[in-house]
Amino acid sequence: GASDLSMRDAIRDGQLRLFYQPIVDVRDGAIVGIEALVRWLHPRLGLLAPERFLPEANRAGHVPDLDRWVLNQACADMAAIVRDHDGQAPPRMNVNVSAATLALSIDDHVAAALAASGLPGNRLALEISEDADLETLSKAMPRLEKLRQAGVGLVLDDMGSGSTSLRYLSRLPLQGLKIDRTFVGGVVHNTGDYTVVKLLADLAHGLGIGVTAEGVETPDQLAALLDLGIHSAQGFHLGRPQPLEAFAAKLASAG
Ligand code: G
Ligand code: G
Ligand code: MN
Ligand code: NA
Repeated sequence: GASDLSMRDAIRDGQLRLFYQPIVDVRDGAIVGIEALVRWLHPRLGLLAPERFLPEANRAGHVPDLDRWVLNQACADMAAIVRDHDGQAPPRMNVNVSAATLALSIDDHVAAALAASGLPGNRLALEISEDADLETLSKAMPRLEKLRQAGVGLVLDDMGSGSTSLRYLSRLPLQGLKIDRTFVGGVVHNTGDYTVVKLLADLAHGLGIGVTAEGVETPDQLAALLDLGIHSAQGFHLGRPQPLEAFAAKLASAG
């Protein structure tokens, strides 16, 4: 399995890679964001998705190291995109952070990654997985507020799949929420999924924050989302996660 090499070795030996997926404003096709998604280029097993190694890395306590590596790399890559693509650069880079990472000095780590790359804070957003527990979120609140003041966006990820109390939605300094792809997958044919997507869209609109649908795979789904007032979307129908070079080439050709 993947666990015979530890995440710590993978980081040290330079085996992690970032893939970048566009977040699109479906009204005009503009790329309004990028999500950084980590992969492990394992020497024997090939390119591994996070499902294959995050659980074990989490048990071993290595996720904060991984997230720190991702933050540094994503900020450096975004700074290069802004430098090379000027007017065509999407406004923000989104980076996923786990609960274990939030519990540490997330504000210091973000500040270090911004300083090292020269990326302005308002070009970065953190995606906080909804499975972050309430105690972690509540303890991280002052740090999250500091980040927000530095212009860093905060987005609640995987909405609908976790257990975050609704109370946190109004207390966290959130810029937006992302609807989990399991609901987006059923938005056309499953009444229950449609109802959850509509609820989350109304919730975001009511709170005055952004809402992004993840995992959009068909034009039908896109139409249903637009009908609910959801303009921001991500998924295989709009663009797959790709290495930086391929992503940047597409940006150049779109301009
Ligand atoms: O790219 P993929 O769909 O396989 O990602 C699966 C999950 O892994 C995503 O939902 C995301 O939450 C998580 N993930 C991807 N990249 C990172 C990362 O850099 N750090 C953390 N903590 N989680 C990530
Ligand atoms: O952070 P989060 O867990 O939401 O990460 C998104 C994950 O979903 C990534 O691993 C990405 O590769 C994957 N993904 C992105 N678009 C699609 C899609 O349209 N369908 C499916 N099944 N997965 C997707
Ligand atoms: Mn995410
Ligand atoms: Na998600």
